[in-house]
Amino acid sequence: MKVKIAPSLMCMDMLNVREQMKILNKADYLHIDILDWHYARNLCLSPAFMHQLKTVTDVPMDAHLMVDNTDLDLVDLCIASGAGIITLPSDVVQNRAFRLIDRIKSAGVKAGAHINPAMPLDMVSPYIHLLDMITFMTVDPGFAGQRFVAESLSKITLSKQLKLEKGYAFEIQVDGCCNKNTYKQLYGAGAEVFVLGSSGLFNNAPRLEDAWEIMEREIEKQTEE
Ligand code: S6P
Ligand code: MG
Repeated sequence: MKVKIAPSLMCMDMLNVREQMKILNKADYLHIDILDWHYARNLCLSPAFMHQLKTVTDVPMDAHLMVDNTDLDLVDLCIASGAGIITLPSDVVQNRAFRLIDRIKSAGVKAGAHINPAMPLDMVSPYIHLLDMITFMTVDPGFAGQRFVAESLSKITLSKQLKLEKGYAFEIQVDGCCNKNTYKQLYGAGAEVFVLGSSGLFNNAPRLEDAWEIMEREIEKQTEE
């Protein structure tokens, strides 16, 4: 595969977590959306869920924080719960980005930040050299099943250029409406990790093993040179 795969577990079948993990353990990352009803009007997964999930997976879990009070206590909780990556909301952490990134990295965890469709790449430029991952939202944060926001594509391209020019280490992840209609544009723009939710994975077929195969086939097809 030319891209890494990060299933968005808020879209999985919560009545069959253990069973579905047998398939989802093929992923490169597990995407864990953590919302607080304030940043966006939804509640999804949690550090407690990561803590339990850790007993059935070795795949790095990416704690995608969409929380108004993202501060050291939440970061510490995610670290203690086994997160492999912590993705900060770049708009929220402007007055404490360095403190949080330092804390994450000193725990041996990877530091990421997300950029919403209505925000510029410059949101993260002061600390871009410290990031292990940038997540470009291609939907407004908070909900599965939204429409694709193509306005994010130019920022992905810009970040890829910057990464190549300056030798930055961050991976370029895309979150939101990654599916057979968007893989080609996203890959062409420079995306390296696809977050796969309802439209790219879980709604592909009733059985997750079939849905996974369909997803892999589509990505192979759409990312051919
Ligand atoms: C949205 C969240 C995402 C969703 C993903 C769902 O706030 O951060 O991770 O889970 O977008 O995928 P889809 O295909 O339904 O957009
Ligand atoms: Mg997410």
